[in-house]
Amino acid sequence: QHSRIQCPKLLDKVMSAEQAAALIPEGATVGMSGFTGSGAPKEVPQALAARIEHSVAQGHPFRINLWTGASTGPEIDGALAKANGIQMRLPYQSDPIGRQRINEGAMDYMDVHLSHVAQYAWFGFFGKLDVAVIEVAGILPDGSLIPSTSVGNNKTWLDLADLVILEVNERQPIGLAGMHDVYYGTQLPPNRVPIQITHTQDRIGEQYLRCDPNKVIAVVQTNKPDRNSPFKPVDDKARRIAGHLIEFFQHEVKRGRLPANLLPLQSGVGNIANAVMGALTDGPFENLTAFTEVMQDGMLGMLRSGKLKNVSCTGFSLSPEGEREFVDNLDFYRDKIVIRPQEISNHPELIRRLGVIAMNAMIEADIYGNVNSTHVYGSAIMNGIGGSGDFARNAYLAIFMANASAKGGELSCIVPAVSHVDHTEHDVHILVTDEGLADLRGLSPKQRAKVIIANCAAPEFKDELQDYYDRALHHSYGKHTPMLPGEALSWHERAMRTGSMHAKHKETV
Ligand code: 0RQ
Repeated sequence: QHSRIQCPKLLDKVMSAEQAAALIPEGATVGMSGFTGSGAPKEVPQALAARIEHSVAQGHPFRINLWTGASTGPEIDGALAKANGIQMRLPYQSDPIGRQRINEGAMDYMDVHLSHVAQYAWFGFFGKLDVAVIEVAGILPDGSLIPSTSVGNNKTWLDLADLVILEVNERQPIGLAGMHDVYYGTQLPPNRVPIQITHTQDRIGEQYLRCDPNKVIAVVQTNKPDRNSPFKPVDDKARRIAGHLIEFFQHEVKRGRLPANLLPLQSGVGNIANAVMGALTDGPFENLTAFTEVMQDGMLGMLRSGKLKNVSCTGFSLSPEGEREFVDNLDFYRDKIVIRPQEISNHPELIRRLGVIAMNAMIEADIYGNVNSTHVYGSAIMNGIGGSGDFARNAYLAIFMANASAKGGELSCIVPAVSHVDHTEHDVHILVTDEGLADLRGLSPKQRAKVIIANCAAPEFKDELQDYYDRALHHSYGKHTPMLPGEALSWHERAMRTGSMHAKHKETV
């Protein structure tokens, strides 16, 4: 029954999730495992949420601070946010209840570049970490840990926390053992040395996570699945976005700016990113590689087809079918996938050296190429910046994608000014919508506005954008990046009042 727990000392620590959750001090800062739904603990957070709810009912509310790798599952973010049990959340979340708590002002959230998290924790920028709650696939006789379907910040949480709670998940295949590469060479400045990865599949670390058994206060068993959300079927718009991108890559190969097998691919979260990977499976490129943070179904399909040789990532985000495909064919996938800590999967040094092609989705872009990935109407958080900034700033090609319009054509995803900036004009090379692709490399702001409006804007917003730009050019204080500050955000203001960015709504309210 305990075959996954081979360390005798830790066998003595096996207990129920409720008993383990009771050991977490009120007000503690807790680092949990989990990256985009994979490898997050499933039992202890839920038991902790129940404990908080019970405590609230007794008139004694308390909260914890929650740090993770990235987004988790309903058992963590959903349950703890519902219990109103989170004081400060970092660095990324995508849970609907968590999002609601943040946007109603009931929960603090700090949106952090994913490559920064571990080092900021080591620098002491976030304060002290009290408890680590980490899902693992197994515990070896010496107490070292077989990581689960993500590594994320687990190494850092295990090293920094005073107390450790382990969740051993028997549902995760034991064959995961050997797929991970946990690098223990990151030093603090001024003692840092180069990270010796020059190819996506290089291994520079250890297969297992180190863990001091003396810090472990509880071991809990589970067999619950990861949050494996299904993807939307690929629609025409996503197919068109993928088509524009493939045509662009072919053009770049022809011009000698990309090798025939491209460069290592990074692909973000969401349906569009997944659809682009699907299109590459049927596309003309062979022997592709990936240096990415999340592996979605699309990349699994590319590995299966042989188009993709290998993937370096820090976690999975698979649909239920994707999970089944992975588990049933683990022997096929094992030597093609390496799972690293997120400080390595997202490391600027490596992204720059490898020349990664970064493809991330966005909420909106403006006519100068500034990109908003995180906020609706400048104030409501959607998910977070995640790794998109790590990749965009350092990529060989930084590509952002969206449908040209949202909410049934009422909102334009190309706007006079973004309502929040995540990626500045300096970090954005290519914008793609279902309408077309704008190549911004080497262009001045005014040249960029011209191609973005012409190639990317939805037809129903083109004239209004052009009208704004023409008037801005005429009346602007400066002629470098023409702007009418009083009008630039009026599109969002109108949409908040009327649900539409179209000017015709201006007079009717
Ligand atoms: O809302 O579901 O209520 O209709 O935004 O939009 O089109 O489903 O797109 O799932 O690909 O997500 C940027 C959020 C896109 C995501 C974002 C509304 C739209 C819908 C979602 P509804 P779609 P996706 C690697 C990289 C940042 C992190 C990142 C993201 C909802 O990709 O979080 O890149 N990225 N990480 O209706 C108002 C607009 C809108 C809009 C769309 N202009 N205004 N709402 N929507 N455009 C992974 C990690 O780092 C972990």
